[in-house]
Amino acid sequence: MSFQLPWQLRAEFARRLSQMYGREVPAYTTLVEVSEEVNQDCMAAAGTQAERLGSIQRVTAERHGAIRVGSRDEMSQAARVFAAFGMHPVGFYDLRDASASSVPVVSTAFRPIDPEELARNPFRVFTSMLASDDPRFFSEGLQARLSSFIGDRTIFPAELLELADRAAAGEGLPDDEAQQLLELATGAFELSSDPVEHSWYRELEEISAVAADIGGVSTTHINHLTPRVLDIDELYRRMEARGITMIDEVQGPPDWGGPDVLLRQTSFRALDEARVFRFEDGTVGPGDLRVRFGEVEQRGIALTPAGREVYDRMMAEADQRAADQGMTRVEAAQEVWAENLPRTEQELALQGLACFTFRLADGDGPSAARAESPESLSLRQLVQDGTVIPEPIVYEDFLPRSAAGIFQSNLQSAGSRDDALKGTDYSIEVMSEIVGRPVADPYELYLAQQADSVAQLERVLGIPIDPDLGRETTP
Ligand code: OOG
Ligand code: NI
Repeated sequence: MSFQLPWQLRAEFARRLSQMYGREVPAYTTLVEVSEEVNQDCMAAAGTQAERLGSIQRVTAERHGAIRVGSRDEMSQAARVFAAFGMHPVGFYDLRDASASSVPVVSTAFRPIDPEELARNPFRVFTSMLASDDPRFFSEGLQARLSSFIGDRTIFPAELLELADRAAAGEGLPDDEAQQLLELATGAFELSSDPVEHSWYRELEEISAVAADIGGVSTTHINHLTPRVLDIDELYRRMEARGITMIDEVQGPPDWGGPDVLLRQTSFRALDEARVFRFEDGTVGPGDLRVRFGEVEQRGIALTPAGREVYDRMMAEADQRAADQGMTRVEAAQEVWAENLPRTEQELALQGLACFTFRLADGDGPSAARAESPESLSLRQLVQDGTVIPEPIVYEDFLPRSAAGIFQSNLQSAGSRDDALKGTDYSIEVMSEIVGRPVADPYELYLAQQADSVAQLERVLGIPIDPDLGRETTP
């Protein structure tokens, strides 16, 4: 009997979720079709250059999902399920303050960490937990009712958790158990046909539509599944041409003619979905809810912490300029980007703004770099004289402001939040306690990958390399 490795389980899990979600939300299938067309056209136009940030096989299969859970227990169970698929918590996102509307959640993303695992299948799931203990959103009485409602439900059955723990410990499962794991895990994210208690749902919705979507129903579900495109502006135009209205603009960096960094995302509102309600008078009948949507993204180069600071400053500057000069945020961002970011990958590397791996230029054997047999080499010099080529590391994570924008674009009302009260403290440390394992810092992962590649280069060349790109060498 065959044995399924974590990456095989992960690829199959993503495929099954995609099939299920396509049946549930037909517009998603259109989005995937248009994304595939755009990617093929990019490949036809740019050839292998289009694959600089990931092979076409990887990008075509690439998805991120979003789910929302109601309590610390559910969050820790979600972590156990994802561990079976080689998906580990990375990054902490506090969306409670990142958004003008009421979005009472804190989040992390479960994803593969090793570069080889990412290349095999990069499936990631943005996972949000209701901060039901935050008094700015929930009164004491409501907190108690929420935790009893959520405490009474089971979104991950015991058999699923037990299989998941075994898969994580044994790094995979024999085929028959793998099938069972996949079926139960996919089923846990299916939209439920259980009746929704109408008055409870509406009570929570007054505070936050996100709180109602999480705490007002008896299960969880995939909120969206997001394909990756190589040209999000082209995707946007083609979706509009098909009559699907997208949100006003692409979130994150603008289209500006230089290297793409971090993450660009856009979305469209899904239609109302039929659900069954139990009304106040005890009758059960149809109704509808609008909580899910379609989203698409284009991924760029990971930034260093210094680069991320520049990004945050540029975003603030673009907002200011848009407000002062009556232009759109995207127009303002295009100007700000052109003024602040270098136009080439090589300059991004030399200014220490983005993360790269380094390889010897084709045809340049170790001897070329060693011609003068120095005692050490400078990475800066090697990159400047073209001996070493920086290859971009793709950004595998999310952006809190874009995430808040995505949550918000889907809300019909702002909900309520009492800013006079103090919110509960959450942090990456608290999230690590909740999920029962350390939540990795994305920037540490990118920098470690960059450092590994310099170490590899040192081994190939047999000479120590000064990795400080910012240090000018004396000629
Ligand atoms: C998650 C929203 C965040 C993204 O791509 O930034 C997100 C949600 O709506 O549950 O998915
Ligand atoms: Ni998303």
